Amino acid sequence: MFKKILIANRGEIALRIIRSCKELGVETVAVYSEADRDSLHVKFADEAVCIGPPPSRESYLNIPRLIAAAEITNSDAIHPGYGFLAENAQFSEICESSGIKFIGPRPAMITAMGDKALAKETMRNAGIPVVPGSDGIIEDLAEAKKMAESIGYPVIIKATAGGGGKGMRLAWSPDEFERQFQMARTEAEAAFGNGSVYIEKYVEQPRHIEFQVLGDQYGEVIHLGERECSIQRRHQKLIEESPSPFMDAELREKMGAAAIKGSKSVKYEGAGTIEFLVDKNRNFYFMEMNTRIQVEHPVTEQVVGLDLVREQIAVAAGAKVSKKKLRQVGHAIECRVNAEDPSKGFRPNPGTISGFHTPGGYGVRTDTHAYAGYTIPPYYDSLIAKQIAFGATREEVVDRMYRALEEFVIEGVATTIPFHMKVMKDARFRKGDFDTHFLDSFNFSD
Ligand code: MV4
Repeated sequence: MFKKILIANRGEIALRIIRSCKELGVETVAVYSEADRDSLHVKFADEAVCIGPPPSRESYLNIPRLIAAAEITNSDAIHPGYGFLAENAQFSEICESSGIKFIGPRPAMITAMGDKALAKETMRNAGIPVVPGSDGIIEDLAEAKKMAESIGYPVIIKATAGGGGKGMRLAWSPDEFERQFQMARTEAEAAFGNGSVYIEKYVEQPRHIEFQVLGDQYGEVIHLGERECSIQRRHQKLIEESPSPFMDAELREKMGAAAIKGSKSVKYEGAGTIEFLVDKNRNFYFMEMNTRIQVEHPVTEQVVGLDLVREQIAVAAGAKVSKKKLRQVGHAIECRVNAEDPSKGFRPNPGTISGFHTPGGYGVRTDTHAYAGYTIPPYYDSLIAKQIAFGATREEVVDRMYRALEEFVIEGVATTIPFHMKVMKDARFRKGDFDTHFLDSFNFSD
C-alpha cells in the first residue's frame, strides 16, 4: 500500500478521498489555492501545501507545482479526483516519470479514450455495439454528406476531442448538413484546437445509462452495475441513481458483459465508466469511456456495498479485484446540490453560506465540504453537496430524498434544492418514465 497520497483536487471529492485514505492508514497531503485556505480538505489532511493563486490554471491545473508539492512532501502517489487533471495524459505521464504513482489508468489509455472517435473504433473492434456512423473522423464535406445520406437523417456530428456534449451538432435533413458540419468543425477547433469530427445516426430520446467498471493490473475487470444519468441540463448531470428504473436482469446482463468485454480488450486498470445510449427498444450503444472516479460514484457504493475510492487506491497499489459476485441491492439516488439559482436559469451564485444544516437519519448520506461560514469561491464549479438517499425500493428512496431535502438548510446562497424537491414530486420521475429530454419541458420557476 502507499505511504502517502497527495490529493490533486479540492472540494467534496478531496475530502472523500482523504476519508478513504484514513481508513486505509495512508497519510494524506492536501493542495490548495489561495482561495481555498479555509476549505475542509486543508483541515482534514495530514499536511497541506499552497500551490498558487485562485485561478485553476495557476493552481489545480499547474502540473509543475503539483509535482513539486508531491516531491517536497515525499508522497508516493497522486489521486487526481475528477475534473482538473484527472483525464490529462500528460499529467499521468509526468507522475510516472517522476516516480509517483498516478491513481488512474496509464497515459496511453487516457489518450485513447479521450479521443472519442478512436475510443468508439476501439470498442467496435472489441465487439461492443456502437451507433452506426463514420468509422473514425471524416475530413471532406462531400464525403461527409454522402456518409450522412447512407446513415440516414437525423445525424449528429461530434468532435473527436469533445465529450460531454461539447462540439456537438445535429442535422435533421440534407439542406442543414453543410452548415452544421462546418459549425461543428469550427467550434471544435476553437474549443479544443482540434477540428476533427465524426458522424453518427442520431438516437432520438435516448437514456444515458453507464456502467461502473474496476480493473486490476493483471487484466481482470469487474462491473459494479449501472447508473441512470438521464436527468441532465446542458450536459450537466443533476440527478443520478442506481439501479436504472429502465433496467431489467436481461439487459443488465448484456450491457454488463459488453462493459467488461470492452474494458478487458484494452486491459483497463482502475475505476472507469462505460457510457451507453439506450433507445426505447432497449438497443444500447457505446458512447464514451471515462477514465476517472465520477461525481456520481456514491450511488453505486450504496447499492453494491463497496468503497469505490478505497478499491481504486487498492488496485493502483497492485491489489486484485474481488472475484466474488457483486450485485446491486436496493436503490440509491443522488441529487447534486449546486450554488445555482434554478429560477434564474441556474445562474451560479457564489458567496458566503450563513447557515448550514445537513440532513440525517436512516438511509441518508451527504458528501460535502461546506459548513456555516464557508465562502464558495467564484473560480471553480458550483457543487456544494451531493445528497444521497438509499433504501430497499425506488419509491421509498424518492420519498426519503424529499424528506432529506426538506431537512437540508443552506442559507446565504441560492441552491438547486428547490429544483430537486420539485423533481421528487414529479409524476413522470416517480414512475421512472424519462429520458435525456426530461428537463427540456420542465418548469423550473414555480
Ligand atoms: C448522442 C445522442 C443521440 N445520438 N449521440 C451528449 C453528450 C455526449 N457524450 C454525447 N451526447 C449525445 N450523443 C447520438 N448518436 C444524444 C446525446 C445527448 C445526450 C446524451 C446523454 C445525456 C444527455 C444528452 C443530452 C443531449 C444529447
